Amino acid sequence: MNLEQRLGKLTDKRYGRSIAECTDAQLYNCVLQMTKEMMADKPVISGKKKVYYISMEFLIGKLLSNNLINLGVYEELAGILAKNGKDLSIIEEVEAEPSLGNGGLGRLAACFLDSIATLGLPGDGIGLNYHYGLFKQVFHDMRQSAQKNDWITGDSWLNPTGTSFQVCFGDRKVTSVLYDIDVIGYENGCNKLHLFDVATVDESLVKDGIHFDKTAIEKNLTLFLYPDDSDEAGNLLRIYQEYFMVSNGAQLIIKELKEKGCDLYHMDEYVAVQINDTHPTMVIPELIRILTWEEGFTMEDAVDVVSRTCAYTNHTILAEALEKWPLSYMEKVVPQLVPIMKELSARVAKKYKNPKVQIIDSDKRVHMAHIDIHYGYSVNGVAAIHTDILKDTELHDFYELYPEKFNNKTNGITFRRWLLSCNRELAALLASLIGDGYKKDADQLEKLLDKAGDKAVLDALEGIKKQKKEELAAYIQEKEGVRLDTDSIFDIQVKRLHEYKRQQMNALYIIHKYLEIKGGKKPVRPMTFLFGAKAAPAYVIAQDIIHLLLVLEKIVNHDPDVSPYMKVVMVENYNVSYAEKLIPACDVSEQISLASKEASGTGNMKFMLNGAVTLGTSDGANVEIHELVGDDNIYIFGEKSDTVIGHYKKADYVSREYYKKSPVIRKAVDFIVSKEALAVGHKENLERLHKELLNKDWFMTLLDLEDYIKVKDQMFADYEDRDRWKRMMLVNIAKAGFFSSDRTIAEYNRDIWKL
Ligand code: 26V
Repeated sequence: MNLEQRLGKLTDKRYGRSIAECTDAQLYNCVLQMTKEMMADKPVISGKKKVYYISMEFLIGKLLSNNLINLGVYEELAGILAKNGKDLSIIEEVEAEPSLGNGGLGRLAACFLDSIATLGLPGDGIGLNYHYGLFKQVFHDMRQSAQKNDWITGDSWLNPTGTSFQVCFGDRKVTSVLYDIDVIGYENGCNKLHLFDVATVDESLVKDGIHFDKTAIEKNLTLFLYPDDSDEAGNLLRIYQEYFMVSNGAQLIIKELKEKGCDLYHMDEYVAVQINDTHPTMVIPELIRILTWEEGFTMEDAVDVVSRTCAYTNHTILAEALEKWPLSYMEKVVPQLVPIMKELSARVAKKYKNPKVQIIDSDKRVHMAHIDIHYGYSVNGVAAIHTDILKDTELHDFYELYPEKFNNKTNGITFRRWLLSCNRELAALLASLIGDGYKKDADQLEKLLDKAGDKAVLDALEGIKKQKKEELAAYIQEKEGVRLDTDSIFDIQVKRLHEYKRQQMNALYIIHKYLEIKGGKKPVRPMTFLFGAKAAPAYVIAQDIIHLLLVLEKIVNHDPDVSPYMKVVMVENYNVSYAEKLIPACDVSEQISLASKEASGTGNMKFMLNGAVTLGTSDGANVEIHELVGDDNIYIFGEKSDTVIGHYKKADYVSREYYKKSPVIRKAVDFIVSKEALAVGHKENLERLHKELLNKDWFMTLLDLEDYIKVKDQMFADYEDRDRWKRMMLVNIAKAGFFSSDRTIAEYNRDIWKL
C-alpha cells in the first residue's frame, strides 16, 4: 500500500471521508496515527550498553514535521496532501506544543535525543509528563500573566505502556504510570522518551491561571513544570517531583537490566546515566538504596558501581540556580535517602577537610552538585569557556581533587529541526549547491565557502532571508497585530527573561535610538526589534523588564515621528514553534549576556545556521562561534569574562558611576521613569526597574552599554554594504557544522558513555 492509500484508508475508517473531504484537524489526527504506526514499524535501536538521559525537562516542540522528515516521507506526504487540496504546513499547526521545559536546558535534551537516535546509539530519555507544562504566557495590561498550557489533546504522541511503579515518600506512597514517546533518528531506528505520570493526578485541582493546592501531592505532582519556588510548599513539591522522576527512572533501569539478564555488579558495562543539571541528582542515592536494600549489595559495592555509572552535566554557574536543599526537606520528602546521603557525606568528610567540597554543609543544606561530582565519573561543562570557568573558579576545589573527571562538551543543536524543518528553502538551496551529504555530516557545510564569491549564490541567500522575513511578518501581523517592514533590519533577542541575559540592555539601546530619532537623527534603514521571553512568575525584576519592553512597543510603534523608522515587538508566549518562525527571518542575533554568565547558549547556534550575524559578548559558545567565523563575520563587544569575574571578586562595580559619567547612559536610563513612559506604563514597575539599574545592577548592564551602542551602530551601518553582509551570512552558515548536536553526541559517546 502506498502512502496515499494508507492515509486514505485511515481517513475513511475514522471519519468516513476521503483525504480531500477531511478538515485540517481530522487530517492531523490521521497523519499522526499513520506516522506513529510507521515509527512503530522501525527497529528499536539496541546494543550491549544504553544511555539514559535523565532530565526534568524535554522541550521537544511539535513533533509531526520532524518525525516525517526523519522517516524520509515529508516531501511525499506534502505532495499527496497538496494533490488533495491540503497544505501540510497548515495541518502541522493543529498540533499543540508541549511545554515540558523552560529554555536551553530542556531544548538541549530534546536535540540530544534526536542525535542519539540519528547516530544509531541506544539511548532513552527519562522525564515527567507535566499535564500543563510550563505556563502559557498572556499579556494583560502590558504585564505577563500565566495560564495553563493544556497540550495533551485526545490524540497525541504519548503511548500508554502499562508499566507502573510504586514510589514511596516519607508521608505517602504513589503509583506511577509510564507514557512513552517514540524518538526516531534521521533515516534510522527508534529510541524512547519515557515520561512518568502519577495515576492519581487531578487536573481539576487547577483554579484561576496556574494556581493549585501545592500540598495535594497525589493530585498535583505532574500538573506543572517548576511550580513557584518562592515559598516552602513550592520547593517541597519540586523535591517530590525530582524524587518521583528518579525513583521511577531507577526502577525502570534496573527492570530493563534484569530483562537483559545483566549482572548488576557490572551495571556500568550496560548502562550510563547522564544527569542533566542537578535536578536528577537523587538518582545516585536512589540507585544505591535499591542495590543495598533490595539486591543485597554492600554499601561499598553499591557506591562503587553507581559511581562508575552516573555522569553529571553542569549548565550554569549562577549561584541561585545551584540546588542546595535543606536536610529537613529531605527528611520530610525522602527520609529513606537521608541515611544514604549522610553516609555519602560522611565518606567525603573523612577524606577531605575542605568545607567547600562537603555534601552536607554546616547549615545542614545538601549540595546536590557535590553529590554528582564525588559520586559520578564525569563532570562536563557545555562550552569551552564555561568548562574553563568551572575548572578555574566555580568548581576549582573539585577540579583539584578529580582533574580526570572534568571535560568539556560544547552544546549543539539538531539540524533536522533547526534547518531542514524550519527553513526548507535554505536546506534545499544548500543541497543544490553542495549536495545532500551535509544532512548527515554537518561539517560538509564548509564546502559552501567555495561559493563566497558567487553572486548568484549570495543573492539566493538574500532572497530566502527576505522570504522568511515576509512569512514572519505575516504571522506577526496576525498574532500580534503589528505590521513589519520586511526591508528593515530584523534584530532578534529570544530566550528566557533573565537579568544576566540583559534584555534590559537591548531595551536601553532602543530608547537611545528613539531619542535620536525624536531629535531628528533618522537611521538610513528602518529597524525592527523583536523579543520573545517568558519570565519566572516570582522573578519581580524580570516582570519589570517585560513591562518595559511592552511599554516601549506601545510608545515606539504609535509615535508617528518614530514608527516609520523603528518597530518593537515583544511576541506573546515565545516557544519552540515561534522560534522556528523567528530564527530563519533574523538578520542580527542578539547574544548579549554578561560575560561568564551564559554557560553556552544554543539560540546563538540556531541563528548562525540560518544566516544571521551574531552581535554578542565573549560568553558561552559565542566564543567558539567567534573563533570559527573570525573577526570579520561577527560583532563582539563588552568586557571579557576575566574582567567581570574580577569585578565580582573585588565587589567594585558601581553602576551609578557609569550613569554619572555618560550622558548617553543617563538619558536612556532616565527615560524609564520619564513622563512619556509613565504616561503609558505602570509607575510601580518602571520605578523599581530604574532603581535597580542605578543602585544594584547585579548583572552589570551599564558596564557594557556604551560599547554595545557603538558596535551595534557599526553593525547596522555595515548592513548597508550588502555584498559584505551576504558573505557574512554565507560564512556563518558554512561554519555552523561544528554546532550540530550529532558532533556533541559523538563526543559524549566517545568520552563518557562509550556505547
Ligand atoms: C535556573 C534558575 C533557577 C532559579 C532562579 C534563576 C535561575 C537561573 C538560571 C537557571 C538555569 C538553569 C540551567 C540552565 O537552564 N542552563 C542553560 O543550559 C543551556 C544548555 O546547556 C545553556 O545553553 C544555557 O547557557 C544555560 O543557561
